[in-house]
Amino acid sequence: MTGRTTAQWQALDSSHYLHPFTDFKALAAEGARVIERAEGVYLHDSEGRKILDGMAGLWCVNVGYGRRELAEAAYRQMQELPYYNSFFKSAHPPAIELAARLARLTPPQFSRVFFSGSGSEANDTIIRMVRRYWDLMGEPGRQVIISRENAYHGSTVGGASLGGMSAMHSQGGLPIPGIEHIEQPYWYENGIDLSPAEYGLRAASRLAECIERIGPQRVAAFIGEPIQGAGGVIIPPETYWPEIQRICRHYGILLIADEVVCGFGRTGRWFGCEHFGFEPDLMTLAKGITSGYQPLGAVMVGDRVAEVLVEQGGEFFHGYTYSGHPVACAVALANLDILEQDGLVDRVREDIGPYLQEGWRSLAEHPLVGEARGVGLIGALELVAHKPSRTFFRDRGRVGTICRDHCFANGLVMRAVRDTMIISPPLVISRAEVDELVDKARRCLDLTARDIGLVGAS
Ligand code: PXG
Repeated sequence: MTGRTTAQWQALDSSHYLHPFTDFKALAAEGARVIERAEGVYLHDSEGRKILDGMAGLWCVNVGYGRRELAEAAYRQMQELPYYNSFFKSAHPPAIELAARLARLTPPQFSRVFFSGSGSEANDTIIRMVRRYWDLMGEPGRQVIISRENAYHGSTVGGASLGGMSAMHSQGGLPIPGIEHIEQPYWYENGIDLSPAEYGLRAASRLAECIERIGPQRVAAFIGEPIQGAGGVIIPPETYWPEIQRICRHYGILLIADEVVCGFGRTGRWFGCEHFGFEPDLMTLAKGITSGYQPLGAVMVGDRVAEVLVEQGGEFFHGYTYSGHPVACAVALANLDILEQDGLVDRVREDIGPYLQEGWRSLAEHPLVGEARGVGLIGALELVAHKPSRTFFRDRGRVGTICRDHCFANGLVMRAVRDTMIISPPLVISRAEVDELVDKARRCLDLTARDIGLVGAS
């Protein structure tokens, strides 16, 4: 779908299209960047520019762009059965096959799945499901779900309430009742006086404090992203998740891993909980489940919960028109074929992940970078005003935006969250493309340092 000039696209866009998470008026003044096609790890815009996509779309295009197998799977399924629902005692082969495949791929406590159209919807399902579980267990007072500040769990009323972003809560009367937020495990900002291991335990202890404050008999579950993605690639110390799991088990509350970003290979394991060594009762999946080629979300329901819902629950009054959409499920199956047959998850763990991390960490020597951190194919750089004292810039977000704009202008998508620069490239990225990513990132850090007059930068 081409044939218009950039200016024509932009005029039509600003007249009619309300973009997500966007200041509409400001975008209309600037004009959107129009991406017309993509191949491998590269985007091509309407000006003919080729841009290395360091974010895999929005953390999702794990197998890279232009995979014919996925297009063909969608085409075949659309001809065979483009849509049918799974309500009213119906089912269809793609959803059944995908459910069984996910039960095989996920950790052993999972044998059942509930499908949705997105990660936000999946988290809304989880709110309903965990509250229902405790009703059925004869403890209807257990309604509260504990989450974390700066978490991202989606943008529906339920998902945004679980999330801990204050800007989102300030619009539309959020969060809904029964959601609490504790400190995020952000060692670089909050752990100054402690080692990472000590800080991980202290951050986890906030959960126990919160449970005690609310009353354990009122708490249903704790939810967290193994690594906070949209919040700025916050990677908890190794001590954090085992301690969170210990606290959840001590109080008998459910543990939910939101694997929307970490799932399907990002950390070098299939799921982030496997990287950090904990066993959730429920998992949220989306994004990498189809590599973004189709919208699909899912809730993996652990046996502890599933057995109660199935054996004692009766009808669960919940579902979506597109729960288990046949085309999305067929594409997910083809996507999982690629991940498995090409050994992409092992490749992240053993080859390209360590290679990227080595290059990425070399950026820590840059005068602007206070910390370079990462796992597998996810990474972050903290841009700071003063490295030894970990002093952030006063007007947080300004310098990150300058850097992000230089990246776009120089052919690299690297996101800024406040002044944290983040990457999450497709899992198929080659060594030469990693070199290009790191070189471009370094060049843009130099340009940013020059713009803000940082002494010692080139
Ligand atoms: N959980 C997590 C951990 C996510 O990252 C969702 C749930 C919601 O998924 P849907 O499919 O409803 O978007 C997400 C989505 C960003 C950004 O700015 C991140 C997401 C979405 C939009 C923007 O990094 N993640």
